[in-house]
Amino acid sequence: MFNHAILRQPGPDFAAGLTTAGLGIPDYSRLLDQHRAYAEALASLGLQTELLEPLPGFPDAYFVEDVAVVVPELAIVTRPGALARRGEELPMLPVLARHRPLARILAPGTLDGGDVLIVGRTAFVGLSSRTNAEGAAQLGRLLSAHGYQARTIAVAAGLHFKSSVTSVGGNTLLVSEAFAGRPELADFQQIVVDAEEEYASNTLLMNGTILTPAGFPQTLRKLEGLGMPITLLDTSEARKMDGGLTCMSLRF
Ligand code: CIR
Repeated sequence: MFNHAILRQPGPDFAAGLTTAGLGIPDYSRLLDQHRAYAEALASLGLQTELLEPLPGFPDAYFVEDVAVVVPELAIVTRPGALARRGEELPMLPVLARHRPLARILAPGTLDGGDVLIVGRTAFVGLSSRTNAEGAAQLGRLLSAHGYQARTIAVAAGLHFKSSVTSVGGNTLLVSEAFAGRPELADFQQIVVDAEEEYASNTLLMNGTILTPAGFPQTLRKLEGLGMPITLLDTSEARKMDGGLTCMSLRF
């Protein structure tokens, strides 16, 4: 059961954030509406939501997932891989210190939380343009001290590992075609997302309900087969900034 979610309000400078999407100019008021609906969806699932103020000068700071990895035993504050995002993690230190003992990823390690997927006691750590081997090794040591088994996996497609692979309960992963059949994921059942719906791979199972982006009918049909309640959320504006559902909160 997840009890708590930390979110950060997107700031008016958000369109200056990093993006490769090429999906056009994002709209601030739509983003705020979508962000509010996302926060309300988490609250309706029993999470107490903590909404932080925008961070001026850090237009991607509402993608809070990237600056920490939180497990029941501790919170690990990351060292973000993109230079433009380095510094976003600092204001998260006092916030998380109220909830967990803290640890940090240290230079020369880099790690974005979007590259970390924890399923039971397995922690997948994507090696990506944001997360380097040193950052993954530091995270692995911190988590293995608490009984997790860390497994690295190369992120050859998409921004972060969780852009392409998420957990939809039990032993089942939702995976993009690029990750389907990867030997590192062989212990898991896989629901494969069609290539044209790749964005929907970033889906979030929260307290027994599946939150998934609106507009991906084939993936929705596949998820319906799991027999869990599903909430569709419009993420069009975050998508224009390469962000998705998991990116916009820290849940624990
Ligand atoms: C970035 O490029 O860092 C942001 N524009 C998007 C981050 C998305 N975060 C995530 O997938 N965890």
